Order: sequence, then structure tokens, then C-alpha cells
Amino acid sequence: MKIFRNALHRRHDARLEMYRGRLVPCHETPARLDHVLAELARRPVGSLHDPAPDDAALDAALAAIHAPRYLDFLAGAWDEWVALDPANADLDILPAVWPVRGFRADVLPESFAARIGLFSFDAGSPVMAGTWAAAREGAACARSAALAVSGGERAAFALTRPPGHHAGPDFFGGYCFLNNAALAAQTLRDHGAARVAVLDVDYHHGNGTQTIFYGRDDVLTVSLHGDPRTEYPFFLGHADERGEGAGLGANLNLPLPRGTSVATWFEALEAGLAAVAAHRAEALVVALGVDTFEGDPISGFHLRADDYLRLGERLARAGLPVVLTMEGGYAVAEVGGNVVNVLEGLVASLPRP
Ligand code: Q9C
Ligand code: ZN
Repeated sequence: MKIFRNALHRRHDARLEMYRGRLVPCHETPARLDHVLAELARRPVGSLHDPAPDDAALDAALAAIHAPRYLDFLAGAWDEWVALDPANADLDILPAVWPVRGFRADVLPESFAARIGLFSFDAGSPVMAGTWAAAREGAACARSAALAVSGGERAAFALTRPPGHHAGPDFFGGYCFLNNAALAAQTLRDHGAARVAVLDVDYHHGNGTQTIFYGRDDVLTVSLHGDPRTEYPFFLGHADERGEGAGLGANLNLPLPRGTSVATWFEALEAGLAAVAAHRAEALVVALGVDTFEGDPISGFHLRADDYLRLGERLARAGLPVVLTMEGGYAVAEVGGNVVNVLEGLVASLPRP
């Protein structure tokens, strides 16, 4: 398989996130991806590539899933922040005010503090000098992975951070800025797949991806995740969210209680893959978070290292060309082994062309 790595990922290396009333060191760190690269050096399950540097095509693809005013804001946020006060150069940006129910989102405020709130949904996702460059190169990886699969590869992986599945049409949050899985799905659609499915196996509900495709029937979104009644992102991810308008029936949420057993998790995976088959998807995007791991510090499922091999094998047996994007996973030292286990299981079980 082809693995598109984000060589700029280290430019997003923020310091502190708001967590349980304190600013704590960010969970989403460059070391996560470095551990995957180190494991790939030991177990080369695929070939490493840099993404295509096609800026105009990437911008067009991003504009298909994100709002222009959001992309413009994010691209210029750091320069604006530093222009406000040169001393800001030593600080990461965190929002602290949001337009909740009854507030207006149609008027773009002049205030930077107001706009960073408008375009976000939590205080856990700092923006720093290199955030845009890292996120954009990650989007390029997702797009290149989708193009490879559109061109006949059985499988490709976007090895990138920051992750993407919480980022919506016009908001960031949950450590995510640009929605790599959505971008891959859109790219597959634009290059010949009539119907695509996104299967999100990260511990957290893929709220951004769901929202981007909620009114569409060409992209099925399926997420299995910790029940939002107790788990982040809390305000979306319930089983009764089925899509709207033309998209009614093209969203499936499989919330599971914190502490769910591995056997039950794999049963939910079967239900998710059955929906993918019923959708008659021609290509599959897997939003691959490994924060379902038993040792994950912020999550509540119990998958073990071997279970990720089984996951990869099962994904291959879906029989579809597959693009994977790297999402969460915060047991930093184990992220490499767990991610590469998925890839190894997948590669071992892909049908021979
Ligand atoms: N009590 C991803 O895995 N904060 N994002 C968690 C838990 C945010 C996770 C707080 C977690 C975001 C891509
Ligand atoms: Zn997650």
C-alpha cells in the first residue's frame, strides 16, 4: 500500500489545552506520528510518499468541504494574532467565547477573539504558528491517498496529524482543523466513485464528518464511538441522527458505553460494515483512531494490540478500495504498533489484484 506522510506535521506542536479546569500539556503531540514512522521503519508494510504539491487542486478540494470564510480565517489566524500584539508570538491561540443558541453566526465579528470562537467548538485545540501549514499538508496527504486509490491502488494511508474528523464545514475542535477523511471521500467522489462510505473507528464520534455530509446521500457516514451522553464531543453522535433531506438514511451512529468489551466493539464494527455494503459504496474511507486502545489516557474502550491486526483484516474483507486517515490515539508509545498492526492486517488480507 501507499503511505502519504505529512513531513510538516511537527509545525503543529502546541503547548497547552484546557482540560478539566486546567491548562495541561496537549495530548495530541508530534511524537504520536514519529512513533508510527519508527514502527514503519521496523515493519515496512507500505511505501512512503510525499503528497502531490498541487496547490490549486487542493484549494478547490478543501473548498468543497469547508466554508471559504473558515479557510480564510484559519490560513491567516496566526498572522492576525501576532499583529494584535507582538508578544502574542510566544503564546498559542485558544478560544474562550462561543456563539451558542440564540446568538448570531451570520455576522462576522471584527474582534479576533470573537472570530476564533465563531470558528471553533472547544478550548482544547490550540492554534499556533505552524498549524495551518501542518493541517494543509495533511489535507494534501489525504487527497493524494484518495487519488492513488482512484487510480487503482487497493489501499492508501494518510499518515498525518493534526487529525481531522472533528473539523466541520466551518469549525475546528477536538485537535482537528481540516477534515482529512471528508476530503478523501470527496476526492474519491470527484474521481469516479458514485457512492463512498466513511467508517469512523476513532473512540470519539466523527462529528465533523457527519455534519459535512449530513444532507447528502452519495457519502454514507458511519461512526462507532463512546456514547456522547458521557463522552466527548458530547453534543452529537446519538443513534437517532440518521441524516436529513436527501441524506436521510445516509448517516449511522453506533454509540457504545464507556467500558464496552472488545467483542461488543467488533459486533458494532460488523453492523457498520453491513451499512457500508447496503449503501453499495464503491470505495471506503476509514477514519482510523487508535484511541480505542485499552491504555489510552482519555478514552474508555479496551482494544489490545492484536485486535488492531484483526481490525485491519476485517476492513480488507469489506472488499472495497480503502483510504485510511490517521485520527486519534494518545497512548503515545503504543500508537505506532497499533496503527501499523491495522495496516499489516489490511495488507495481508487484501484481495490480490
Ligand atoms: N474528557 C481525537 O481523538 N478532549 N480528538 C477530551 C475528555 C478532546 C479527541 C476530553 C478529545 C479530542 C481526534
Ligand atoms: Zn478520538
